[in-house]
Amino acid sequence: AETVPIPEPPGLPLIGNLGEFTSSPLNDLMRLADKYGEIFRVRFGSRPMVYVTSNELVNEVCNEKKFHKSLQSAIRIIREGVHDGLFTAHDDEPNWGKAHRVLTPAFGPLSIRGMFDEMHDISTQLCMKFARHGPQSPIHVSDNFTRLALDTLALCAMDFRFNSFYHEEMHPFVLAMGDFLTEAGRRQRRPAFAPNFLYRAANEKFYSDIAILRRTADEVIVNRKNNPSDRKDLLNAMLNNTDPTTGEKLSDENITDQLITFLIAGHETTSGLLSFAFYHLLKNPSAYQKVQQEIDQVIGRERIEVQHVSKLSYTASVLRETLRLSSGIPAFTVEAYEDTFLAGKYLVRKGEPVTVLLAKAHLDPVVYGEDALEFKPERMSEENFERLNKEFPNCWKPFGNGRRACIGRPFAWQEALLCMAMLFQNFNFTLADSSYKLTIQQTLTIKPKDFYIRASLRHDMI
Ligand code: MNH
Repeated sequence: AETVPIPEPPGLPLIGNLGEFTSSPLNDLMRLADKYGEIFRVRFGSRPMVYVTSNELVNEVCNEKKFHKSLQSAIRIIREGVHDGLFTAHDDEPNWGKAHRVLTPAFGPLSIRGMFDEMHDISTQLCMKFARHGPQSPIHVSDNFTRLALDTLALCAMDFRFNSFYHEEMHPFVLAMGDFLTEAGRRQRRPAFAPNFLYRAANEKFYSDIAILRRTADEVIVNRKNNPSDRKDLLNAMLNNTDPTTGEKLSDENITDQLITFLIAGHETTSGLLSFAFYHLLKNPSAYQKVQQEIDQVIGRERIEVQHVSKLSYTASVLRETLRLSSGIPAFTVEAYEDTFLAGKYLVRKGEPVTVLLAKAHLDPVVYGEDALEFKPERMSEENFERLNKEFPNCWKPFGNGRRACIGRPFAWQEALLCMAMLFQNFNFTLADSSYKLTIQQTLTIKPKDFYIRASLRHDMI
């Protein structure tokens, strides 16, 4: 077979293709994908990165016999803060397997159902706030959903209340985490040759933010040790359960890594999902109507209970379609165990990072047709979803791949459905600015930027 070189934009010495990148790297990559097609290579200074953008190639790199998770992305930088925590560990690091085995049951369906009441508590706080805002006041969507997701995670995982709905300023931990993640993105694109002294202030801030994160998490652990409880939460699972394979428990340091990891991995993503769901629903009135009808029909004016959640099938399709069009984590990175030809012709070297550009692959017309850009929850009905995944394996990957896929998916799913249900049960929503045009705010994840809505109560709050 003939090998075909992987297309590359022309670069410059030292900086490579850094000139292609602005403050919206996702837009830049989408533009490069439009120009170069299903595969291209970019050089961040001297560091190469291959991007794949079609279902055919994504499917190949999702083969776990040939490819595995790579840390040569922003993850490499986040690792400075949370070491070999689940999200940032190499596959073959012992702590990955250990934590994966200890935590998998703790994220199982029974555990997640057990977290329903605490999720309900935080969703109620959100509804109370929307109600008190009154129907005229514009609500900043992603800000509120970020507060929701953070508080839900901290409460369910470790019995900690950030009380984000009761403070204007976010908790110092949260500010440190936001700055840490933003800086991680910047460092990822920093050219390797750049002298460190240029970045002295940024570096000091980076490490002091990490110190704040670790100190806060340590306090939570010490507090639990001094005040043991029989809560069935993630913190107790980590403190008490032994790994069946090694017979060992997780170290305190590793538990700190995991607690911060959950907060990092679990709050922006879930917040992005809810924010984009609102964006798409408010731009698609018929889908909006169907969500409201389903929630009225399944729950009516009762208090929402855990058994309602699995009955919200249209709302679930809305979430799946939202994750297709607006994947909160717009890309993930793998590398090959051996030199490999993609599509039988593009050579990627052993260890060379290959990024799945979900934001493009999720629009592949071969899978999703000519209306791939449109928001159509019906194509994500349970039936259609199953059929699509059979016909086009790995066509929908917002939660990543294989053994390194998201462990928090059931948690996020229950939280998002519950929150959607409570909001639609209680409120009518409109765009604060009917001419709103979507722009993307990107840190590690993406969110709709400057997106505001209004919420008016449909009746007394339930
Ligand atoms: Mn989550 C891994 C997306 C919610 C905790 N998550 C991943 C990956 C994606 C992802 C993609 C794989 C990244 C990679 O390959 O490098 N996660 C999401 C999305 C949502 C989400 C779209 C919400 C919507 N994630 C959550 C929540 C938690 C969480 C909530 C925690 C409670 N995620 C993780 C952890 C990992 C992960 C931990 C790493 C798992 C592993 O590698 O073992």
